[in-house]
Amino acid sequence: MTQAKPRYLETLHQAWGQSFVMDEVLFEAKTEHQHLVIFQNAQWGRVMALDGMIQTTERDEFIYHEMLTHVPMFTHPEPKSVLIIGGGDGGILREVLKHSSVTSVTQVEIDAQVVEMCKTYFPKHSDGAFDDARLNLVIGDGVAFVNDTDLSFDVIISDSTDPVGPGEVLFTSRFYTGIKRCLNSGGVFVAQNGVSFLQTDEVLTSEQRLSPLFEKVGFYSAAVPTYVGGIMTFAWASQDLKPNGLDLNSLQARYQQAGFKTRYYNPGLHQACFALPQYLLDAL
Ligand code: AG3
Repeated sequence: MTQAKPRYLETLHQAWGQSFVMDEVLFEAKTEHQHLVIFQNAQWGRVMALDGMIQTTERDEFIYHEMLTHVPMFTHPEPKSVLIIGGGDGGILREVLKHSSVTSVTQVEIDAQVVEMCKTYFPKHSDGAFDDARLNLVIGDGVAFVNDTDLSFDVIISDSTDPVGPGEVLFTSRFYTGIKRCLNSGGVFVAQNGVSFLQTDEVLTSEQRLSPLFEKVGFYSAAVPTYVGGIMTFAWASQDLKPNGLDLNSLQARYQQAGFKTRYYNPGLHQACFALPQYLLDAL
């Protein structure tokens, strides 16, 4: 008799979670910062989890990475300098570098082992982006970086874990204060904010902490299959730029001019993703 294959159970939500058949465990270790597992699954391809929470899969990563990147990048008229906080798998970096206006990217990731293992096991996530001459990769604390750096940025993207463990500080007022100080005028900040049906408090907390610092704050969404529990919510903040309500014709012109293909993002979705479900609007 063949033995049933082991399953990976996500423990992000208290009384319910998804599980994956692990065809093969490719890597597992307690890094300096978190518990890292990479395994093979027949449905999703390679899957990475940190501290019991699914972070990325080969099959659906494009939805999250395109929406967290191209919404701010097509909002800014000419993004040159970009800061990525977290994002150790390189998926955001890959998408950012598709924009030819970009002259420099700084990425601050706390866990060197996540970067190394993702280069090995998720080569398509970064697709060579870690070797791009425009990149300055810093292994370090994102909160300290944004509060200390002399650099400033047109677009800042926070691709963090959930607000537990090492990711928790990336949802604090201290982090957002640092973001404000290194965001150029005319710049825009975006951050992943969990699945809003199950993590409504996370959205409310972000709104409460971002609103005193930025003139404009809002949220947008996309359904990412392996971030289960409904729509994934993204926060945005800016002093003077509004990613929502952009004119469809000019978005379309810029998208065509950019000259690269996307698999989820498109100008119509850019406009539509700011419409939020009533339960979320009521909570806000
Ligand atoms: N970053 C965000 C994962 C969030 C999952 N959270 C959840 N399902 N509530 C993952 C890294 C991708 N580059």
